[in-house]
Amino acid sequence: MTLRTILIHPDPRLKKVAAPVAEVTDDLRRLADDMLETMYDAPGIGLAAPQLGLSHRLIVMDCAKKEEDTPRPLALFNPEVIWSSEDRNVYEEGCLSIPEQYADVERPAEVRVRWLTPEGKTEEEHFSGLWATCVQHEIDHLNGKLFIDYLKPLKRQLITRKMEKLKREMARA
Ligand code: K2U
Ligand code: ZN
Repeated sequence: MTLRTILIHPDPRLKKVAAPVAEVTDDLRRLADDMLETMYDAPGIGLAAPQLGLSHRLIVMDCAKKEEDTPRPLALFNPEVIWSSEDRNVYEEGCLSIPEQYADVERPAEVRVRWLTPEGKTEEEHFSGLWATCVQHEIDHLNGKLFIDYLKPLKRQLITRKMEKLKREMARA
């Protein structure tokens, strides 16, 4: 398994709509493993292939809180929300591609998601709580959408300017 580099916003590859996975190959299964390893190392609770600059509809998640729950690593190919609740939740979101920036984002509190598993089986599951927030955040990445796109323009510009400064400093380092 290999740790991959996570792209930092702004980056055109984070704005692209990712291509559907035609079939789950060994290479894509290996990529999912690398994504899980990269996610745990970050640390994070979700990661989408476009964040590694790869335009595949593939996300990984493990929102199990270390202390109380047993880890539940999930790899979802071609995930799609097939139902979302009227009720909405606000969560202070962050993003591994927008480090150290957090803001409140409102989303449906519960969603039903259908996806293709690494074994090529179609699964459906009802997510609520942090899992629901995370899966919607990750599916947004597959559609080139970042959590800052839900913020007011001024706030979004502030965060983008900070990231541009961070990238200039990283380039100099
Ligand atoms: O896509 C990503 O950048 C991974 C995010 C996923 C996420 C963001 C907001 C809310 C839920 C999931 C990273 O996991 S950000 C780090 C983090 C860790 C724990 C809770 C919230 C955010
Ligand atoms: Zn993110």
